[in-house]
Amino acid sequence: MSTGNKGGGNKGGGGKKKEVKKETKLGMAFKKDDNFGEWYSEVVVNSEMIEYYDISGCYILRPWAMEIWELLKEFFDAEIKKLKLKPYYFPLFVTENVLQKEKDHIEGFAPEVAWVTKSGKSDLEAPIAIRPTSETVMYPYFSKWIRSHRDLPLRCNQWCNVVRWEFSNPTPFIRSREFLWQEGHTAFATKEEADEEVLQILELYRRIYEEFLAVPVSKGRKSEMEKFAGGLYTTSVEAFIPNTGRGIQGATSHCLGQNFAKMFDITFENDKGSRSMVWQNSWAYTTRSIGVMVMTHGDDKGLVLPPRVAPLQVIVIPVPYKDVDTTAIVNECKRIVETLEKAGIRADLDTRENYSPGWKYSHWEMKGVPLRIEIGPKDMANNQARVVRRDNGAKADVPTADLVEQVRVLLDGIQENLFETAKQKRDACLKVVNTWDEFIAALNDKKFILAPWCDEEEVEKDVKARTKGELGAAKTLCTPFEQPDLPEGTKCFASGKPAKKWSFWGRSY
Ligand code: 87F
Repeated sequence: MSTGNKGGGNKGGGGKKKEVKKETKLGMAFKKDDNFGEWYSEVVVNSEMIEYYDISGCYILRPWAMEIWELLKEFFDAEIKKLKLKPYYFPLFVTENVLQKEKDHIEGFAPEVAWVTKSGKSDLEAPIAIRPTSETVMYPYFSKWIRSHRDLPLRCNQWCNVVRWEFSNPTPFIRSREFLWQEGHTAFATKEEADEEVLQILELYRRIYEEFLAVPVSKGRKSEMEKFAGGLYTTSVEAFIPNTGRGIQGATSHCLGQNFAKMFDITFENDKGSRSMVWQNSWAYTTRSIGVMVMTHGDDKGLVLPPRVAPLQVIVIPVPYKDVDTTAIVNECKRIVETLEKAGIRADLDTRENYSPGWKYSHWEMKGVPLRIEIGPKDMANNQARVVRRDNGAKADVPTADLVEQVRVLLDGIQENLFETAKQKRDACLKVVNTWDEFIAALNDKKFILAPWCDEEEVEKDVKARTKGELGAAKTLCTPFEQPDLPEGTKCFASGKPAKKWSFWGRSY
């Protein structure tokens, strides 16, 4: 791990350009295409999103990450409010007894549950679990609160942390032992209402990824093997990371059916006067979404942020020349920032005197700020500003009078370009296969594989077994809702039996 840009820099100010550049270059030691894993760690640390912590799998989320999380939250909260979701907060802890109620489904997850066993030096009477998810925390109270059909639907959402003591290699945002998420838990009188909500929420997840994070995703349904075992069916949005050739689940929206209603006795008096079980959903997206965005757009200069989630959309940098009045330039920069802020654009200026303009350019490029505005004496004299895009490096001189208008156009253009570029790269990885040999070739070639499948669990198990190896086995990512034509007589790529559907396959995170 390189420590690169830890302050220091060119403390002496101007005149030492070469040394400054060398120092800045040290900031990114790894290239995205050469060593993706190290590159990723370096980007999240050097952009000041993440600080490593002395417990493996736990990370400090710094303002540069938390502000992105807040922007996503702002959008999502407003949208679920329209769907009549209410905010709740349930406790972090759950007793063994209640957690075990979910026995059948928790079995596979049990090794990941973290427990509190002591207070001070004395043992607790009984160990208490830290929530890995909140079904068992919430549903006893759903049972209490839901009495009649008038109590339905019950729609609750909480923003919180959860803990899953993972053992496979931890990665900031992508796989951490504690993470942040929202978890929605809802109960309805009918399956139709539950079904409808599953897709409404999935669409919000698609929008978070595509419209905010500029990451293309596929909406689809999980296989029986990959769905949440406690539920009826699971839908998800799936992204793909071309560099590693791995799929990554972006968010899930489950229809739980009536399994939990049975376990926790969540029933209501129906209009005929007898009792019916509720239909439930649960859904979540996590801080993993930020990691997917970093992996998708980042480059060899560091982070690249889509404007809609950038804590800062524009950074203004004064470029003073020797023997020229710096105050006038700084004042002009301040005026520009004020104007942009008034127009609702997130802007700031970097007036630090102990860093050269060149050092600042690299610093803000590392942090992925979408636009940089440079103001020097010439720009002042011509009433213009030099505007530089982070995504493609394009430069333009914009009349100060048109700045707000032009910045808006540029930010929209960057947002769109990032999405389109990411989509092109992902689509270039898409490979339709029909036979096992084609499948293996595509897998080794890091492709995002679409294959005709018989939809049998045994066959998916078999594919897993046959692809087991150092890089991990291949599995279904999802069966996309958007299905290409499946001509009659099409055979399953793995079993040769009649294919029932097209599914995405690949290695995954
Ligand atoms: C780890 C330990 C214990 C996932 C776990 O997806 C339990 C679990 O139940 C566990 N890992 N799950 C499934 C979570 C299902 C569901 N919960 C609400 C969601 C969305 C939010």
